[in-house]
Amino acid sequence: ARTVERLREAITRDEFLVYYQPLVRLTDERITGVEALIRWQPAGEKMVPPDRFIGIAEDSGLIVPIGSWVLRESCRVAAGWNRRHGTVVSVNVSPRQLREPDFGLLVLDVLRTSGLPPEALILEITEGVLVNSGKVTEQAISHLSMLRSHGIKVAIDDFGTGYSSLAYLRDLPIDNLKIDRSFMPAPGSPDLAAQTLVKTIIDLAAGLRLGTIAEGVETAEQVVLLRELGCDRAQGFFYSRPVPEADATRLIQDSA
Ligand code: G
Ligand code: G
Ligand code: MN
Ligand code: NA
Repeated sequence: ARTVERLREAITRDEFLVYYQPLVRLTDERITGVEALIRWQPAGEKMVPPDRFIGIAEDSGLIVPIGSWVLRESCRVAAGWNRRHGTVVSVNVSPRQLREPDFGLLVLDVLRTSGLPPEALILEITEGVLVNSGKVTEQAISHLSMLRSHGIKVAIDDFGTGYSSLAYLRDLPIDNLKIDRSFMPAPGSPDLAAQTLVKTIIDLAAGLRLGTIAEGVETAEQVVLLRELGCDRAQGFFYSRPVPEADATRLIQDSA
């Protein structure tokens, strides 16, 4: 309960920040996008990582105003990067946000206000958002279908860690799969099982005309493998940790 109160105050005190982690195109290793990742910086305290408060924000419903803020802030910042370098931005959206009747209108308003083109926004959702206990969640599907008709892209985050049936992938309103970092082959070992899993996900995505983004890429060997397998983009400590806006601006400029 204490954390909920402090989170509520954090919104009015403007204590949230967005960090950005580069998404690198594997054919030429240029930065073509960034993922927006929230941070909480309470005055005079250490920065709080999202896994310490996102769950609490979801349970209390505070993820709705917090998520709207992240979307508005990251689209505002990314609009500048997009004008100069064509950069796209990927924003995490929690299931609770997609249950709001106004979510679709909010996204369209943020795009209009920021000037970011719809094609430059990727919404990251988890498998559970679209399919829950085998049932398709209509509200989420209807928001995402509407937004995709405007050109916005949708990515399944942490792909492969959920329980949704593969059959759904064909019909759901999605554009990209983000391969969960638990599938990256362990550094310094052949790890044939992990290689097989990664190849299978990439082949599945190609067959369904979906893009692929590998998460948690930490070594040059993983990059070589992902490129050989035809993965589109990669994200991870090998390229960069999530960094503040000013550092992201420098990374994007240097990569252009
Ligand atoms: O940045 P970091 O790796 O610590 O993020 C940890 C987790 O928090 C990730 O799984 C990410 O999806 C989630 N997360 C980060 N920022 C946001 C956000 O703005 N909204 C939501 N819903 N989740 C976020
Ligand atoms: O859950 P989601 O994938 O949206 O969030 C990404 C999280 O993974 C962030 O908190 C980020 O700090 C973390 N992360 C990003 N790159 C790497 C990486 O290469 N290795 C590890 N272990 N974690 C990473
Ligand atoms: Mn994500
Ligand atoms: Na992820």
